[in-house]
Amino acid sequence: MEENKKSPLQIARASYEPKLPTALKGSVAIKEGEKTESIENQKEIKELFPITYGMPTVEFVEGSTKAYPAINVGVILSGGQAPGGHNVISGLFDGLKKINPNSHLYGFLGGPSGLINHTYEELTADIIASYRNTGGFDIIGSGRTKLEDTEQFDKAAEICIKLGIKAIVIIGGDDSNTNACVLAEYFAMKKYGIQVIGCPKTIDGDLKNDLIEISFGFDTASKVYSELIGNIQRDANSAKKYWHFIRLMGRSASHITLECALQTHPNVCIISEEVAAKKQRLSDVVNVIVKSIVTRANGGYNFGSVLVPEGLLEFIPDMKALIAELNDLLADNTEFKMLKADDEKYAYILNKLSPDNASVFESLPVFIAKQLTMDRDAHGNVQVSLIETEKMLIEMVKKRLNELKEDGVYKGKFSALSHFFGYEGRCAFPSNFDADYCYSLGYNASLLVAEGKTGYMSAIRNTYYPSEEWIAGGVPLVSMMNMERRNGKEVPVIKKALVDLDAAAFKCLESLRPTWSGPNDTYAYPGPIQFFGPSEVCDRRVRTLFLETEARHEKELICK
Ligand code: FBP
Repeated sequence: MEENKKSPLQIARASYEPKLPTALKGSVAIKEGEKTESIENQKEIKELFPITYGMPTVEFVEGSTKAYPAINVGVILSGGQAPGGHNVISGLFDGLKKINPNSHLYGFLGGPSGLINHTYEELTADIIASYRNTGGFDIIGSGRTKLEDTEQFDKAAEICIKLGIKAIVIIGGDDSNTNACVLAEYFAMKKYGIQVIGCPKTIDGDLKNDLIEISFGFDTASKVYSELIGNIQRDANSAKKYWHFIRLMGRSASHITLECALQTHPNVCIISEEVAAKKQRLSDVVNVIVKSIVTRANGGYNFGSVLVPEGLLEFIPDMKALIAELNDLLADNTEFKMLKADDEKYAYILNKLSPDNASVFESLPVFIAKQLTMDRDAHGNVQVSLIETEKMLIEMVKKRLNELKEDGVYKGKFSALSHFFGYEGRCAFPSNFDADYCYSLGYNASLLVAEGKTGYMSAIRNTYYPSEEWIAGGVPLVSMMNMERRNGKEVPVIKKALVDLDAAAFKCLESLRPTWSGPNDTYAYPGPIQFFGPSEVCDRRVRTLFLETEARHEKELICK
């Protein structure tokens, strides 16, 4: 990166020194916690992971000075970008150099495929320096190749042995950490002496559990989207003529939508997990939106905001059944891949689907039906970011409002605009929280490696509080596993954390939402992420983390 291409903010941010938990600042000792079990399907998971199953959690505490040998480590960025990835790598680099200045860090290029194809670069102090506290994954790139067969694992081992790599750090989401877990078990079984450590990355916020409080990137991305939503709401409140339908990334889980709603107070906020729990149909979702539009119109407000999670369609029971059948039908389907014309593809699917799913498929607007049959990702998932649910909802809402107009129930004006926020937030400059959290995750990973751990996720807890009070350690990856159906087969995967409808964040949304949906001025405008200024502004945590922490400490729920 040439100096003259850097913006003033880049230059200023480069000198930011991320904060570490007190326990990691000096020499450390490792303390073992409770032995773990997998979250579900214990019998099946134990059989599949006989070596790494049942390991204890570990925590770093202050210890006496130790001499570690030099260590070579390989690092991979895997899956979707998330703010802070570069700081995980900087923390890992600094940690390794502190352990022993003769340690080396190799970055595998373009995600897991770099490890298999042996494309890598040694990360030097100069390279690291130009990426500190920046967004993006461009230091080594990312990718979604799934590490799943032994041939790939052996190729990975081959390059590690050649470069004298003692450990691989995989920075990724639930699927990538599933890969990390499988790889750790395989390397241990083969006695290769190569450790594997995971780091919890994803803006989606769905890689969390009792011991992993938050995945990195969620804080920054949800603040970026909330800024944009706030700006749009202020525009709506000024012009008073548009309803804005805003779809938000997050794949399956609605954590981002929920967090953005708590930050911005939209008129309508749809949560997929709630839709599924209430067994709502598409028409019920449309009615929720229409109700707010009519009520606001009756009070003279012909504008508003609707937040829609990108994974919504997969949570509507009849759509879920259709998507599951489509996933099985399209897995490795060369016949379908050979078809060129859209009409042929449409007819092929219709002919193969079971009668119930065929009728749901036929009832969808053609553009949505087509989007549902597009290529799956490497893990067999529908690429929900490519499905324009917000546009479909606008069409359906319009139709319903016209019917209500004919019945004389609705007399307002409806003009709608659609937005999709996802890629805008994934490579933003990391907030102070993500800059510190990611650096700590990386630094902590270097210590897990030095202590000989494998099959662990780097874990930093107590994250709502100032970084000095953070607790650093590791959680066995296998303890997060359960069995799920993927590509038509039951496989072990890290359990995705969906929005818990009994937990504090959703309870708050539920209590606040009715006041937001009517003809009132209730919007909140969080504004942009701040890097310089008072700590209550710059180090502000997301609402979800605050509410979950309060709940953990059994405090009374205060929603505002
Ligand atoms: P990860 O789960 O890999 O972190 O990616 C999350 C995500 O940003 C989702 O929110 C989104 O649906 C998806 O990636 C988009 O994928 P792609 O980058 O391949 O378009």
